[in-house]
Amino acid sequence: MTQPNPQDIHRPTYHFLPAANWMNDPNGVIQWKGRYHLFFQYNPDGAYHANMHWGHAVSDDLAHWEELPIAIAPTPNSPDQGGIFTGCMVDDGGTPTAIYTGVNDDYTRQVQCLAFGNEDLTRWTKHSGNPVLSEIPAHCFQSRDFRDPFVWRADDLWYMTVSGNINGIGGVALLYRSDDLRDWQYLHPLFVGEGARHGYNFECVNFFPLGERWVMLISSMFDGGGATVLALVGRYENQRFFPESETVYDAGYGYAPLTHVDDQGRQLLWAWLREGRSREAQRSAGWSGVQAIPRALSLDGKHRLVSDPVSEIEALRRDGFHAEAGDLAEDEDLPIRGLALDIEAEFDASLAETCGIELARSPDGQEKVAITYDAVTEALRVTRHYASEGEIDSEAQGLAHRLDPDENLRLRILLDGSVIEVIANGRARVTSRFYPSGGASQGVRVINPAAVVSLDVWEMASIG
Ligand code: DQQ
Repeated sequence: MTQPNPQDIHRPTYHFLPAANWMNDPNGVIQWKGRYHLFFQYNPDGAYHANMHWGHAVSDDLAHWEELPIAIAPTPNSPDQGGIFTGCMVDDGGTPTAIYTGVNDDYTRQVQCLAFGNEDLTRWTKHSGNPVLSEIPAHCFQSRDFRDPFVWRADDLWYMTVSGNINGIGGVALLYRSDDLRDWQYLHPLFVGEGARHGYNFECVNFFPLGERWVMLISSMFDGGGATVLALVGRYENQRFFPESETVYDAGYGYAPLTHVDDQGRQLLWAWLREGRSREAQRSAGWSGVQAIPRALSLDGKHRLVSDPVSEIEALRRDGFHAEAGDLAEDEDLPIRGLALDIEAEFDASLAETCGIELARSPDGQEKVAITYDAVTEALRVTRHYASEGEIDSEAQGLAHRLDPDENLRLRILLDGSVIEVIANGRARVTSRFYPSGGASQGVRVINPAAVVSLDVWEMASIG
């Protein structure tokens, strides 16, 4: 098993990731006795997806994290002997209760299980009646995908959606109801997708009220191997979901988001940031996967999903640089640089065809990551130019982003090692990964400074 190199410039310094090995989906996130508990898909054997456990980390402030021992492990000769897959957590009258998918060795049998936590969530006892749900409804014919339970409380009952597919049609979110979390009654599909549009299989469906609507987040798997998070906003009537709008939640590497409501009433979203480098590169780095900075969700006046990194993260800001309209010259690096930065930038996009920022820039400009907004095509884009060796994804990533009349472009960018989270006006998101070949590429430069309204760049403290 390879241990991560402390000098690894690709390893994030203010995003959470375990000390070593593989992580993927956030699981069972809950605020318990004031502390935020993050569980996550974790392989203790190395930086590859296998032997899934629930890893565990805790935070008092959403900025600093302490990794704790593994919370839930597979039990031999049990319904979860092949792995503890993704799930959620609820407070069942004072008992922290994890609802997760147990799998067999080749993942052909996926069943829903419970585990009960002690007072600080460090010791977990599996329910003696596991699995609590194992039969896939008959109309999901030929499907083995039946996982990622997401549970909520309404009308003094528990509701749960389980993700899967109806073979030949598309992904499905199945709806169940229970009064004790143990005995589940199948109601009907909460939502059935169209394969070409919403993916042939759903994973990690989240469903929750927000503002005056309901939101469904779907981690969708598409033919050809693509996987994308879709955000559907709509109405929940007669226990069925009727979407009114649908967008790509993240046009990059963010996947398998999990939401929960914290003590401040915020709907927080957690997400796994996948890697853009080869499996071999991940194994030899000794680590793979990282958590996105948590985001607070809301709907704007047009019922569009807005996500803002939690304000707590601002406590990590250190030295900063501030500029306003007219302060910046063309073709000059800013007097601040680094690979751990937080940026807030506002542009008047009507003043230039293209505006944006170059980061991780080498002195000769050959290596860089460019975040651009094209006012003509109304598109947000992350373009990666770098000279890493090996099999590394360097395709441009982006999505359509239309500004409202008289609305400025507002960019929030969180740069950290090989992670770059880009959010435009709260509602267009591209989370990218990039792997520069050396530590010299750290410059910051504005594209079309004439369009700048204001710019702030802060260095970010390490949480390690
Ligand atoms: N990851 C988990 C599954 C889920 C997938 C297994 C999504 O439960 O469907 O690690 O990334």
